[in-house]
Amino acid sequence: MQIPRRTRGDELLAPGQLARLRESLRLLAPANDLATVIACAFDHRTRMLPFIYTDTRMVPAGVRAIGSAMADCGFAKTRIVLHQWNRQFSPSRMRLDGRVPDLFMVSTMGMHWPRAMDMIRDARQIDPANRPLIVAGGSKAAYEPYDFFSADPADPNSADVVVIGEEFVLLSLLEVLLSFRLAGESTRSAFYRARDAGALDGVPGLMYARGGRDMPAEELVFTGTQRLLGDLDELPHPVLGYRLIEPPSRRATLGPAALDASRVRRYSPASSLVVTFGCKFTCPYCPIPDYNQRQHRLKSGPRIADEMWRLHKEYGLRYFFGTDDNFFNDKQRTLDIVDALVRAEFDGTPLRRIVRWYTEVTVHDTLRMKDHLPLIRDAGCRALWLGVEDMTATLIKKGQSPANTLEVFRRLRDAGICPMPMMMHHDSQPLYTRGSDYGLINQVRQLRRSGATSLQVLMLVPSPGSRLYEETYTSGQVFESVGGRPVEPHIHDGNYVIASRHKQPWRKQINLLLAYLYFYNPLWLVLALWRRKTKLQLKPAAMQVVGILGLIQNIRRTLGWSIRLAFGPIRRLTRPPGAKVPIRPAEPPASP
Ligand code: B12
Ligand code: SF4
Repeated sequence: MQIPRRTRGDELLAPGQLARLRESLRLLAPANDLATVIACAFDHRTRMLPFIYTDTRMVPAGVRAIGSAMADCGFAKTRIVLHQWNRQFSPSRMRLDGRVPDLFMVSTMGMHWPRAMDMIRDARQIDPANRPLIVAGGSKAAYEPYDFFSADPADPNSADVVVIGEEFVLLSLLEVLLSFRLAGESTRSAFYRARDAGALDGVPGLMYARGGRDMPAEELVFTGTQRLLGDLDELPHPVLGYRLIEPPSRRATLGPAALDASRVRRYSPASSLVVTFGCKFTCPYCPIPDYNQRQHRLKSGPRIADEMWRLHKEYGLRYFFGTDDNFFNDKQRTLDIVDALVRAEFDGTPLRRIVRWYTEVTVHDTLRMKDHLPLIRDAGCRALWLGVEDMTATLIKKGQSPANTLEVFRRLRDAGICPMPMMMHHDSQPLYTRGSDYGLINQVRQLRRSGATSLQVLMLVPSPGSRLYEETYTSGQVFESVGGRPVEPHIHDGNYVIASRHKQPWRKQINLLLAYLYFYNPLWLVLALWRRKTKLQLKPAAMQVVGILGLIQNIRRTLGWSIRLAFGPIRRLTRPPGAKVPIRPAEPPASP
């Protein structure tokens, strides 16, 4: 669903509101000895370029943020389980501190959602008297919360409640539950009493079902769009979340203790870090501006420096990936952060000597920052991912042209920052064109010549929550099945052609592989090794190695799909999949 925008001026929480909620939960925590398990769903079939390393070697920020919030409010009996590392984890067998947890939370992206539902189904094997309250969240929940509820009597497995939002929404829900909970009562029972009393309706950002507790959902209640946290310095410190991670294992159960601090770096050498949220552009295929209700939210420079330093001190982490939508979105605010990182010093050591960071930006804004790139490198930045999409701006215009894209790439390379282009292949773009910049290979070649260190080429797929989503379906572009194989969520990652008007969509699929093959191959690896005495040093060669290994996976996983696209019948959808149960807005809470 496209996230409804709150009334203008009412998009953000009042300053200090999250901090006050944290305080109030800390007072409730001692009387409520909660045990919580937060699981991150992951489908291993999605492992390929361009995400092959970061997908499993960087603990996702979402589950860490939720874990940090729980620990910060005094609920230290919390464990984070990553499907990435614990494939056999079975919620029906989990025990924390010798007991079935009070809360079982599941976080998922859209493409891993069936794995999340498997976990929910499994957790519901626990007998109702002991069963934890099941809470779902994450980006799938942000855009398609209704998918966590079932109306099917043969499979009535649903989450109890879905959080369509961030820390504040979850903590507000907890505050309501704990103030309802009687001595010795389970959180699940308190939840249902609070629901029936209408006490959840005053917490914007929730979806829950009406009807019997273990029955199929009859109707869903949406409590409205969340208010967003404006000042991200109010967030709990990310250092807390890393203390809660389940060590990798092949067990179905949980281990006796969380991953030791000294081993975090070994399994997760890169650390994602929330720095800013929001982007001023409004690309029709992207849900990010609506999610952020057109707000640009950020942490202060000193806070970011402190987070990097403490994560380094406690866990030895040095490589940080900003989860920014567009880090250069606002020039002055960016420069304030960069300045603080350049100046930050801890225990007599300049932070910039220790940490290296990377993030996402747009070509347009990088051009505006071109004179500051050496300073940005000084602050520790070593690579920037740029949404180039199609250099000629045929697909989408956000200030890019071949001339300015290439200038940005050269400037970055000269400053010693690796330019990492993210391209989007589309129906009207040929593989190669003679005498123009339009072809996919033509553009890849130009980008490589200008210093591109890695390559991401994805096919446009419908993104839930975006303005273009509905139309992509109603115009008949989206496939339902190809050669008898249904289009499952895990192939919605842009690596598979699943929406196209092209007469021969298999060509699009092959084009993606050819573009990668053109960029990642032994010849370029040798050249990158030969030219290692540039400011980018060995990074292009290292990326070639990762790229070549990743490409083997792409070929293995998507070649069969090309064959289906070439020979199999293609069935198309004419409507987007939506809620199977009616949704109604919550009643406004009665005034006291
Ligand atoms: C970093 C990132 C990645 C990294 C992830 C690496 C890692 N291991 O962490 C990489 C580069 C690998 C990646 C890959 C992809 N990504 Co990505 N990525 C992001 C990005 C930029 C930041 C995610 C993040 O860490 N955010 C910060 C955390 C704190 O926010 P959060 O995860 O939303 O969590 C908050 C809330 O959602 C909530 N929450 C989260 N979980 C839970 C659980 C519970 C129980 C509760 C109560 C609350 C809750 O609380 C959290 C704190 O506020 C987001 C965009 C964005 N700005 O969020 C896209 C995003 C998550 N990616 C997206 C997509 C689609 C992809 C890809 C499919 C590529 C593509 N086609 O674009 C691949 C999938 C690869 C794979 N195999 O999984 C989409 C997901 C859309 C969806 N419907 O699920 C997003 C939202 C971007 C977008 N809007 O298009 N991505
Ligand atoms: S520039 Fe990137 S983040 Fe911003 S709206 Fe476009 S695709 Fe989304």
